Amino acid sequence: MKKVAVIMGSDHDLPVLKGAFDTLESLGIPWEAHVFSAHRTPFEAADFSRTAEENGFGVIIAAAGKAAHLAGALAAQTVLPVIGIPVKSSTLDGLDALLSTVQMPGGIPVATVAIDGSQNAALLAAQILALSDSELSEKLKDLRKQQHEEVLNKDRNLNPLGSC
Ligand code: RP5
Repeated sequence: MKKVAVIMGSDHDLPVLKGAFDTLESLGIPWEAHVFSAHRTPFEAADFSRTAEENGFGVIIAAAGKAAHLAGALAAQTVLPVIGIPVKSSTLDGLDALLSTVQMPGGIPVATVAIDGSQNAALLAAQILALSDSELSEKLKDLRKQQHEEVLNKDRNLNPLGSC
């Protein structure tokens, strides 16, 4: 199976990515994490992205806060799908990172999830890989069934005597 790269702009972003790591692990998807800053280590970031496809990656997840241009900078160097996670790390509560990540000019897409939405970033990466991996696709379908059951149980538990 192809790997998922999880790139963060700073190690300060690491706690936000726990949801992504846990989700990738639970689905048995191989992943690799790196700290690359679009402004402090721009050459290393670009080089990683440029060679990601030949190095066995299928999707890149990029998490960054503030003027978050990391996802866009990585997307500029590859045709692999890039998923951006805007990180809440400033006085603007992540709105700055959300707009910086989501508002990519035409031609270089970044699929942007919610602020700090690392679980969904991992699930979206999994769904992309599942297009060519039926076993992974089944795991994702099972996960949906689980969520469905969980909500139905919560509904039932609200009315222990049964509804009218
Ligand atoms: C971004 O700026 C990082 O992604 C991080 O969220 C934020 C602050 O990073 P530091 O300057 O604290 O390392 O580049």
